[in-house]
Amino acid sequence: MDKKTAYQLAKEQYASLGVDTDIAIKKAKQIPLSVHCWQGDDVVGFESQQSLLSGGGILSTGAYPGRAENIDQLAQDIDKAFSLIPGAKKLALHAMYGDFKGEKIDRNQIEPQHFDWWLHWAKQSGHGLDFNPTLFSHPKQAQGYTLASMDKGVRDFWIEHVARSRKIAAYLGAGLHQVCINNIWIPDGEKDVTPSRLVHRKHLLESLDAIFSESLPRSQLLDAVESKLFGIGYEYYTPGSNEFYLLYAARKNIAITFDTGHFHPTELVSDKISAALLFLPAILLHISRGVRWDSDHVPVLSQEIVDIMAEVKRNDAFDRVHLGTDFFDGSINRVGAWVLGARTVAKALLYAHLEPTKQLSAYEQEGNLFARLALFENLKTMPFSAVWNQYLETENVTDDRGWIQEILNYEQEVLTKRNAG
Ligand code: RNT
Ligand code: ZN
Repeated sequence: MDKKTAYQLAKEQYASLGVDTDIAIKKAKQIPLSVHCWQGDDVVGFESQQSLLSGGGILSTGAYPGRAENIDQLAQDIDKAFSLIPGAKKLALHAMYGDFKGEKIDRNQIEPQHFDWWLHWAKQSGHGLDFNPTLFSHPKQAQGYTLASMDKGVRDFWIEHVARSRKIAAYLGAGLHQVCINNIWIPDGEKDVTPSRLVHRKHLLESLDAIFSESLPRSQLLDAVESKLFGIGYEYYTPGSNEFYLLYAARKNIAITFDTGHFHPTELVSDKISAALLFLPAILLHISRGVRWDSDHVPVLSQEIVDIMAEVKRNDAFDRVHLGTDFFDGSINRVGAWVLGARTVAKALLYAHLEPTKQLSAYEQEGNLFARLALFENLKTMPFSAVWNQYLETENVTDDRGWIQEILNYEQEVLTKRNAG
């Protein structure tokens, strides 16, 4: 059966449930996905060519050849990856990915001009930008603490860095005439039992207050804070836990970032969204796949990712829930990993838009909970792939039959000619 006929039949089948597939495609493609830049080089950045320093609370494993080593290579890989991802896109930068031109610019010296290269790239390519201060892979983080440190000098250094990050994000937002999210994640934590949790959390609170003391236009900048249960080497606790940041975000009326790898495996982000939406202006999602722990594997189409997207769609909240990816796998083709993870999110987004929410709610209101469950189950064998292929076609993006080979060709033509792994 040709693609067109397959789509027509799928369209009819979804229509019988009250779902218009053309509208679903149109809506899905307008929702921007903020794709993280750090998958392309195993979170190394352009300050030096060191691998992710241990003791930073996160870890990238694998030495697959072809890692991007500079801004041109990273952008080349991003362009390739973006050409295979349908829908609106932003690129999430980290402060260590500035265009430093070989100069040693410390974290408390970063300026908007260091990101002009990316601003230009974004304008040229029509994509948005988001930002993250980088509080790891640095000697001033070596004692395990940054904004929550007992050492005022260390805290002040990082307050300066994050304050500058906010200004850079606002600058990028102004340049692109759209909101740029500045997402703060700190690696801080303790490997083993400490009597000082409250003191550290008090320091974190005061550091954040100092950072947010400058008000910047909301039309350019959305502040977000990312919670985490534990980090590698910081298993005992992290001051930036979910309770801490949820309460802080509510007090400051800023966004919480939910990373799908940052919770106990039985805790689900899909269940947190509706709670946070009642108290906070916005949510940023970091979609990753934790395998047994916060391992940052490449996302695949899991029930949880589908549930997250469905939750946002049901509440018509895509203007407040911002989609982002956050994973890093250096053991497989990195561009392929990027595309696979981002296509997964795009698929889940489309899948959510094909949900006959009205019909499901109607069954519920009638008290017909059998029919509600049965319809959810029927949806799993609906001809989703035909609609997905149609979506890719409308975006001029290679379909599922062709994209793997396109990645393999890029590996042969570009990646294998590089030195780094
Ligand atoms: C770490 C957080 C954070 C980082 C990036 C690189 O656990 O998820 O978002 O992955 O800042
Ligand atoms: Zn994250």
